Order: sequence, then structure tokens, then C-alpha cells
Amino acid sequence: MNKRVRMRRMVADVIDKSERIAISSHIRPDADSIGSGLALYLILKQLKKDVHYYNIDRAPFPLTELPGFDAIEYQQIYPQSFDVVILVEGGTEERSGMSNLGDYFTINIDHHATSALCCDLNWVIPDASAAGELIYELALELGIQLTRDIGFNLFAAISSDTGSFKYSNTSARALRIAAQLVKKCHFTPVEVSDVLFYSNHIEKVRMIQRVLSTLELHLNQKVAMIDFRREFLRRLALKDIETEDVISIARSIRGVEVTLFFKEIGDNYYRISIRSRGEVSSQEVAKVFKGGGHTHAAGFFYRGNIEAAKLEILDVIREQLK
Ligand SMILES: [Mn+2]
Repeated sequence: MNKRVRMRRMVADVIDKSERIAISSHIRPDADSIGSGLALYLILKQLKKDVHYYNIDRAPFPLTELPGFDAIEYQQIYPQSFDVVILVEGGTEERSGMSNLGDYFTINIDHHATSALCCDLNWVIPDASAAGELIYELALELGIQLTRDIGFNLFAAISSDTGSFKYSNTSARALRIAAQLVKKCHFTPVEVSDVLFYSNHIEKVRMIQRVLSTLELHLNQKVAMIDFRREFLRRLALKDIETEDVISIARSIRGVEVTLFFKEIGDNYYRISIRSRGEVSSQEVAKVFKGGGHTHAAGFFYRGNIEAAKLEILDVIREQLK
């Protein structure tokens, strides 16, 4: 039996034996973490568990439209008592924003190769395209009825993390699971797309317009860079920007192998997202700056001048392109 199946059985076994269960996603949650968390919440409800879904950060629109979203509560898990705490892509206190996790029996369900293995059970499968794949397999293991809302959330999770089945993590398994969800769960892919990809506010598109105006190309046009400056938020009702859309426009440029997105989050303080294809590993670049992620998607924080950051990062990428 492979690790993926063995761990799935162990996780199902703990759930079977548990009564009070808490779920949490990571801070600044994305569609996979929220869709997977909501699906898991609905699965555990169906099993008549006393389940709570606690997060620290409220997910932005349009994730607020996912079925069951209002069930999420915003508070620490500690000091309430639970038989098990399940962390969806948030296996550490830092990543989940939850304190005192050492006081609980914890399960980490994740597909990031860099996921910390510090929970009591770590079901970490880097081959999985999304945490949603693992929750789907867990649902089968637990023998629950796949409802529309569970299917909708899991499809949203997988379709988001695979970039609508475009990224390199789009596997036969991801497609097969997506097909099974559509077949069994009475929703259509277009309903999910309408929520995730076709409900942009005009303000968001205006924001993308501003961010794209910063586009620079380097290293024989193989590296694209875009900046999000805090001043862009002035005069807009938006509080934040969903980075993935604007990154995907930059990375769509023919010949671009690496896309860097610099998000200004404080004075001389940036969160930098890297997307790559071809020979450059995003993860290796991020590691140099003490960040993490996958081969084709990673990120890190940088303190200092943005122009200095750009030069330093270009040096690292230049080495990898050799
Ligand atoms: Mn994910």
C-alpha cells in the first residue's frame, strides 16, 4: 500500500474515533485551502461530528460565495477542547495563525513539498495537484455521500490550484477526480467558473490595469516583473488584490519563463511571488531568500529596497538559466 493510501486510512481512522473536530486553513487563504476546508466541514457534518471551522483571516470575494462559507468562524482554536485539529495546508502555528497547537492531536493535510511535517499525522502528498484531491479521496474512504456543495467546493479547490487545468500540476488524476465530481455532484463546471473567474468587480480590473503598467522584462525577455504598490489602492474601494490573475497575464507572454510579482506590504517590505516554467525552479529561487513553495510556484518575503531586490533575484535566476 502506498503512502498516499496508508495515510488516508490513518486520517479516516482518527476521524472515525473523534467526536469534537476543529478544521483550519492557512492565513491569507486561497480557493484550495477554503474549498477543501469547506468540503471537509460538510463531510464531517454529514458524519454527525461536532465540527468547527476556525480561521484567522477572512477569505476575500469571490471565495465568500463558496457553498457553506458562512460556517467559518474567526477565532483561535485554543483553549477549547477538541479530539483532533485538522489543518488544511496550514500545518504550523505560523502558517495557520493558530497558537498552542501542541495542546492538540493535529493532522496536516497538504500537497506542498515544503510543508512542515510537525503535526501528529502528516498527510502530505506533493504529487496531488491540490489539497482538494486529498479531501476527495478522504470522502471516499469515509464512505460519505458526495453532495452538490461538497463537489462544488472540491472542484473549485482543484480548478483554482491547477489554474483551470492549465498548470503543470494538472495530472490525469486531477482531471479524473474533477470528472467524478461533475458526474456525481449535480453542479456544472461553468457554475464554479462563474463564481471563481467571471465575477470580477470593475475596480479589480482597474487595479490590474495599474499593476500591469509596471511590467518589466529582463534576461532576454525570459523574466517578467510586475509591482503592486500600496498607492494603487488609493481612490479604489478595494482593500487588497487577488494576485493570481495579474500574474497569469504576465506569465502568458511568449518566451517568459519566470514571473515575479512584488507586492509592497510595508515600507521597504515586499511579498514576492514567483511562477516559473522550463528549467527555473521557483522553489530553488525562493529557498535562497528563505521562502518556500512548489517547483513552479513559490514565494518569499524581502526587506529592503525593491530595486536591490530585483537585482539580487535576477542574479539567482541567471545562475539557474545557465
Ligand atoms: Mn493548494
